[in-house]
Amino acid sequence: MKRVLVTIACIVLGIAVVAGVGAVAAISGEEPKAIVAKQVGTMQTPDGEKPHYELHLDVYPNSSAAVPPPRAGSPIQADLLSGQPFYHPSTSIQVPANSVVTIHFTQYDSGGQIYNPYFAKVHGTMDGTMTWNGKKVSEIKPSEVGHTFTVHQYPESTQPYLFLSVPLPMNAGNAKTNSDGYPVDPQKISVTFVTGEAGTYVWNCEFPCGDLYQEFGGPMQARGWMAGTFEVVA
Ligand SMILES: [Cu+2]
Repeated sequence: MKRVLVTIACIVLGIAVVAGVGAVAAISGEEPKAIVAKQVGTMQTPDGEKPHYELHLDVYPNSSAAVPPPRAGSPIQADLLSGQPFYHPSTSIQVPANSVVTIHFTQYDSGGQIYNPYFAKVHGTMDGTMTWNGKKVSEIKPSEVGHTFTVHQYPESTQPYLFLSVPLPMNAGNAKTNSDGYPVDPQKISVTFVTGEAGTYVWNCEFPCGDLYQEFGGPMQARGWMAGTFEVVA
């Protein structure tokens, strides 16, 4: 009898944890102002010359006097996510269709081991590589990942396939930092990829940088922090 009760208690507790994570995720709906890629010229691709756009994204380990936290959907969310890592200045991204897009990342956070080494590799860029601190690489050590920028397709057959995943290397735990606590020499990563027709996608970080549920809760599920929208517009 006691064993049955313990089993039931465990199941109830399990459901409560999942429901709690769900509730946190549900109040994370605040949509930040989109970053719109800017045209910088044209670029040659295997399908001919296309307009070339770029945008910049920074990743911070936490907010500070210099870098305010993302706007939270509620005071509870703001409290839960204070001190957590986030993409800046927005997680809503807009790029043009049928173009070459370069994203420049500046990564200020530390990191560690990623569960799935697939996400330590570069996927979906024009030549299969990324530029990391001036060098071309197609993967990084799975034990040295800070965050990833992974664009997924919504499960809809009405829009073109798009998959892009970029591993952002970590900074060493003892890296020299400035007065705001950020590394003075952060990781700089650039990727270039080609967009197709218009579509609406979502992206998130695949490095377990969050908390609550196997480090995949909290900021990992929060738009404005480690997840957002990726819109390809005509
Ligand atoms: Cu992350």
